[in-house]
Amino acid sequence: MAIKPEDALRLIAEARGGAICVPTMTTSPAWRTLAPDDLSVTCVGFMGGASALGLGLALARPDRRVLVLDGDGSLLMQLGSLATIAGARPRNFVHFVFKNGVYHTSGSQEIPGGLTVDFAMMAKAAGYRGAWSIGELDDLRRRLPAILGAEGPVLVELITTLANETPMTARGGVPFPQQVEALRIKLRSV
Ligand SMILES: Cc1ncc(C[n+]2csc(CCOP(=O)(O)OP(=O)(O)O)c2C)c(N)n1
Ligand SMILES: [Mg+2]
Repeated sequence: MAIKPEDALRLIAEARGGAICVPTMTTSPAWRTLAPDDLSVTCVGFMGGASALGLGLALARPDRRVLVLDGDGSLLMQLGSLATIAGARPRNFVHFVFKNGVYHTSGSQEIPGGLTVDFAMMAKAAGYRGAWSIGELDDLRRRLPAILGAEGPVLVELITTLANETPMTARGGVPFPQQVEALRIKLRSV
């Protein structure tokens, strides 16, 4: 029971509407292809920072949804972010965690606990308004509209296989400062 990450990202890209998206790690190369030139800013170097970056954007732009496309190892590295986000209560914040059980980008070392860590339970315990675990593509397809419309902060643990590409195998992309500047300009005009 696991979803191909590219399939999950495709569904999210189709359903995201005007949401700002914050991909990181192995979600970032696929997202670059699936959602070029949309309202995205990628978190690559600063491991564990995607949800904090997303929180800042969500608080700054309460008129828009913010979708964070996080890695399991990354979230574990900055687990306190769950409590920070829950405490800030951003209604427009949706946190997807791509749970593949490994640090794929740095060579597929197993994360602490492997696949046994339950991120949905952790998010609920931290105070997220809702949190669910999904391991079937059809289930994600069926539930995505409600998830994207839910009052945040909410978290969805997606149980996934390994992505086709990592930031190491598919290098490139726009440098972070330029992405931020481009997002700033786009958000001014939309
Ligand atoms: C503080 C810090 N430690 C280590 C790294 C090296 N590093 C880069 S990517 C990565 C693994 C990311 O794993 P995960 O968040 O699970 O994403 P995945 O690659 O599995 O999608 C690591 C350890 C880093 N960038 N920053
Ligand atoms: Mg991982």
